[in-house]
Order: sequence, then C-alpha cells, then structure tokens
Amino acid sequence: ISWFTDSMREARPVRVETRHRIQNTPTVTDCSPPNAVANVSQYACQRRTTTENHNKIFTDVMEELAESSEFNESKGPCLAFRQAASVLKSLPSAVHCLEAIQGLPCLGEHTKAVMEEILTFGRSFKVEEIRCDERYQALKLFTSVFGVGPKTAEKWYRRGLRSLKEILTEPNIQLNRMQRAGFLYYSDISKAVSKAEAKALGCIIEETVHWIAPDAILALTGGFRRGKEYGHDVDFLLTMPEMGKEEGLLLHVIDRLRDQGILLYCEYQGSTFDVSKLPSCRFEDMDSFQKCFLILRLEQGQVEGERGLQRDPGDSRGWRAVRVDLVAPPVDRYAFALLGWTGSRQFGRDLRTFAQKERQMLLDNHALYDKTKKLCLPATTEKDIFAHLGLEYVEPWQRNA
Ligand code: DCT
Ligand code: MG
Repeated sequence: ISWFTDSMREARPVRVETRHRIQNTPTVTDCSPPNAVANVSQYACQRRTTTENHNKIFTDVMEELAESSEFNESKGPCLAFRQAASVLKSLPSAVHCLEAIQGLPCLGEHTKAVMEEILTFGRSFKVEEIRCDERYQALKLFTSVFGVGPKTAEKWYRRGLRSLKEILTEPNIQLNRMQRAGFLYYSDISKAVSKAEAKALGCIIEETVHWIAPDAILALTGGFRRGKEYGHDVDFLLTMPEMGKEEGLLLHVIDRLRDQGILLYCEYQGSTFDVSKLPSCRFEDMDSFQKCFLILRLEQGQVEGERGLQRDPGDSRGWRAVRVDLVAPPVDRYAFALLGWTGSRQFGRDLRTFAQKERQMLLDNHALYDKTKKLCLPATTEKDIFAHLGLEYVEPWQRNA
C-alpha cells in the first residue's frame, strides 16, 4: 500500500541531513564546557528530536514527575518536567555528568537535583516515593482506561475506590458508553500497537475510504508518522480535494467499517468548525473538525511479519482490539490539521508558544493568524507553515520532542 509506505518512508530517514543550522548540538558525553551547549533552543520546534533517546533513564523519570504534577493540578511543575524531558530527548548522546548540561535551556534546579540523584545513585528516590503513593497509583490506573480523564479518576479515588474491579462492582458508579468500551476492551487497548499492526490498519482504512471516495486524501499522523515503533493508537487524517466534499465522509467510513463487522466502538463528533471564528486563542482545546474515536477489530491474518498481533501469551483469539482516531478537516485546513495531529504534543505546544512569543502569531490545528497583519496566512503544506513562522522545516521523524 503505497501511501502508507510513503508515510513510513517519510518517517524513516534514508539520508540524514548533516547541515543543521538550528540545532547544532555538540556531544555532551565528555562533560563539555558550559557554553558548548548554548545553542540548543528552548523551543522544541527549533530542535530535531528523533525516536532515538539517549537519555531515557532521565526522561522516563521526568515524565513520571510531570504526570504526578498533572494529577496534583500543578501546571507549572508539570510543564517544566515535560520541557526538561524534551530537551534531554533531543541530545545526540547520553549525559554522564552535571557539567555536561550546563547552559542547556529548560533545566531548572529541581530537574538538575533529580538528574544528580540519578547520576549518583542510578535511581531517583523522589520518583520511587511517588510510585508508591496510593493516590498516584490509583489515578494512573484509572486514567489508563479509555474514556477516563483525571477528573473522573479523582472522583473515584475520593470515593475510596482503588482497583478496576472495585469500579466495576461498585453499584453507584455510572459508566458512560466510552468508559464501558474502555473496560470491555481494556486488556487489548492497554497493550501497545506495533508498527506492523498500524500498517495493517492503514490498509483497512485506505481500502474503506477509497471504496467510498476514490479521490479522498488520506494520511497517517500521530506517533507512527514520526517513525515510532509502538503507539497507544493509530491516527489518520482524511479529506477531499474539493472543499465541502469531506462533509459526511466520516459517517460513510463508519458505516462501511460496521458493514465489514470490524467496528467494535465508535464515538463520532460532527464538525463545529467555523471559519468566521478563526483564530482560536484557546490553544490547548480540541480542534473542531469532524472526527471519530474508534475501536476496531484487527485479525491475525491481516498483520504481516512473524510476530503478528500484540497479545498476551496464551491468548488464542485470532484478533485484537485497537484504538483508531480519524479526523476529517476541509482541504484548505489540511496542512494545519496534519501539523497538529502529527505531534508530538510537546512539539505542537512549543510551535504555538514560539508563534505567539517570537512572531506575534496564533497557531492552532485550524489556522495561523498574524496579529500584526491582522490576517490568516494560507498554507497547503506543512512547509508553508514553517516558512510563515520563519522556522527551518523539521521532518516528522524529527518531531519526537
Ligand atoms: N492531538 C491534537 N488534538 C487532540 C488530540 C491529539 O492535536 N485533540 C495531537 C497531539 C499528538 C497527536 O495529535 C496524536 O495524538 P496521540 O495519539 O495522543 O499521540 P501520539 O503522539 O500519536 O502518541 P501514541 O503513540 O501514544 O499514540
Ligand atoms: Mg497516536
């Protein structure tokens, strides 16, 4: 299937660009002098971050600390840990001493203290304490269910509930449809989706979409477009070459998936997109394109490769359930939606911050608004958007910030 292979090829660098002006990160293994790392940008959109993370021992801890801060609604510390993790992910080699990170942006005193602990003891006592915390454990477990956010998790925790079994047996808890699906398919959808599985789903979606509309435009987005080996779901963007023809497209796709007997769950949201309301200032909001959150049935025989489906040992079913997101913007919004849905979340967050702080522009999944010129800037490709922002183009596989 050529479009999927193209997406993957795009995600897998054959020839690595050697002339990097925006990120010329030196090697930091040798405890380089402070000013050697001075040209690492504070913005992820000015760094190149592949899936190869040399500092996982630090970034895993930072991400757990960020998550814990998020549960405590400590927005500042949460963002600070995520930014620190993101900077460390972009480094070309492992950090072996604190001197090597001097001059790097986004690494505050708190982060440095955690790194020092890891460098000295090989572990972080702070994070180990958090991992043992009853509330953290419960919130992490509850939010691992599809359809359960931090607010619901907190509510359940406050009612004294601690395990998924307790949630399911508590008579006073009313699960919504999405949460019921989340519990029903929990063991499958809490398991990572492999690239081979994503590719198989790409074939199914492509066949379905093109059966309905042969000229539809389809793209793989999310982590798999960035070249990740595993993900929690598979994300796709689809549109029609002619404006307005995308209306109703998703509903047809959903019907067709149901007819094929592979639609296990579907949450459809119609478009609330309104050109006259652009630009939106609420960056962190969901975009308003028509979209659907699906759970699809993937058969063993559809997945290429020796390993086939990701399943528990002893699971003899010939299929698994997989989470799939489909988003269908109008074609003139396609580039913005593609950029937003390709992620990573941190890359997108920093693109928006950069646009606002450095360029007096507002960027979201729908548009780029120039506050000085008081107009929306048009774009047909992601490259157009980077150019408007005065940024060097960053390939999808370099956006794993
Ligand atoms: N995104 C967005 N608006 C949303 C949800 C997501 O713009 N309402 C963006 C952020 C990242 C991207 O879309 C894909 O989202 P995820 O699937 O959550 O992230 P991922 O990078 O694909 O990670 P994973 O591999 O875990 O799926
Ligand atoms: Mg994803």
